[in-house]
Amino acid sequence: MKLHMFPFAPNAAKVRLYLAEKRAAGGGIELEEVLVNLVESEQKSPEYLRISPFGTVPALETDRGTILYESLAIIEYLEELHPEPSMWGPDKEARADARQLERIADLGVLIPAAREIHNTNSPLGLPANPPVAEHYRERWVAAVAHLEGLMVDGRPFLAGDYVSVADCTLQGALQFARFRELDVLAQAPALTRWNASYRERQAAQGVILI
Ligand SMILES: N[C@@H](CCC(=O)N[C@@H](CS)C(=O)NCC(=O)O)C(=O)O
Repeated sequence: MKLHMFPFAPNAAKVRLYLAEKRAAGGGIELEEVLVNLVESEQKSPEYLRISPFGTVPALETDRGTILYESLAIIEYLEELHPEPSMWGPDKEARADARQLERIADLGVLIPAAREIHNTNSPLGLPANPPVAEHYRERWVAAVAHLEGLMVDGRPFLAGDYVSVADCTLQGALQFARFRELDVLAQAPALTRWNASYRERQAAQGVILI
């Protein structure tokens, strides 16, 4: 299998963190990583567009030749190949909760924060649009406040006492925010503690670069 990725891209970081966590838990997944340099616009090359139709990372080429170009579909596919230990949680309720939190981390924080960045300080050189940036800022601020409210009970991970894909997704978002100097956790002391302790994990060390 081949994973096409760019380390600072949040959706690629999410999948790479998932892989690192899975390996650390003993569920090793073999694949080759292929760098697609977004800053050099390699994602828009005709060769790469044949792999990923929207010119985005991550993309996974499976051993059977299927190509997946949505980060969560990639993770779910890898979970089906390597179900143990589950990166969603130990039972149905836990897994549903972790999936819900992952959606909040992605739709509520990762995408709106990335939209704010691309409308203020885009690493892809997109034009600034302050009203659009403000719209997306309001969205991620609300989602961060919601997650902060959950974390105040002192839980070590977003879903409770076990690491899940939700942690990987939020970490991918936070690295991208740091990359473009957007402080997402300024009003979130419990999430700030979670972030510091998560980044101490062995799985995070090789993936989180900034
Ligand atoms: N929904 C997709 C989003 C993929 C995506 O937008 N990737 C960004 C980086 S995180 C990208 O490749 N952007 C480059 C571009 O749009 O030119 C997923 O979850 O994989």
